[in-house]
Amino acid sequence: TNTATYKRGAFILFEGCDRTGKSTQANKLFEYLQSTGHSVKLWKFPDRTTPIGQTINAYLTNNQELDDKAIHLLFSANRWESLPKLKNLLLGGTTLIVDRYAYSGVSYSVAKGLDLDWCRCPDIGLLRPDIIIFMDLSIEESEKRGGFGEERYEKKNFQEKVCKSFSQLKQKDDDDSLWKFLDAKQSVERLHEQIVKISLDLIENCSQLPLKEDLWK
Ligand code: 2DT
Ligand code: MG
Repeated sequence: TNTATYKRGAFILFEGCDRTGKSTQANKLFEYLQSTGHSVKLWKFPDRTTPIGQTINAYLTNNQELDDKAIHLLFSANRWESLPKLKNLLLGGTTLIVDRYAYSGVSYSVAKGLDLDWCRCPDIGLLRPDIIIFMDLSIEESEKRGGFGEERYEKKNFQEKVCKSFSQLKQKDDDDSLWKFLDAKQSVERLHEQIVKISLDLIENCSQLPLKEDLWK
């Protein structure tokens, strides 16, 4: 019998606190994969371009106040509204490099004092990433990187809470093997080399697997 020729793309997720190099590494990986002939797309959450994303943007830039639970649900809705597009891309063989996802969603809301299990509920059943590249960096180090910006969450004591929530969430995550912690203190180039290697292996290994629409199920 013929072996299947169908190949799906990989869902590569970058997570971590602010100023840890997620976007830098996501961009570099995107450029690398694109220049070596892969079909690849970069996607960032929150996606501020949609109507829901514009409300999220108004909230983050302190132009609008929203109840903690209401904004949590909007961040989740912002993922659900992009699900059909992301699915089509993966099924069509395009690898997705995603900058933040439901893990940020839960961690930032837990840092405000919301319950972790409550926070996970709205994202249950979304696409599960094939890997979470977690950019691990102490607050002291991230502060050295030119300081935090002006947006709502960009404050040292809040970032400390976010870091704690991320590790709480990782401990609770049943699929522990998904998480790849990288020491984000290393140079941009060294990190990039490791990320390229991990990603090429992953793209190869998950190309024959079905899509996983079972986040936190
Ligand atoms: P950026 O700085 O990466 O644009 O993120 N956030 C993000 C949440 O609180 N919940 C979510 O679901 C997501 C995806 C993290 C803007 C801020 O939004 C936070 C930082
Ligand atoms: Mg930011």
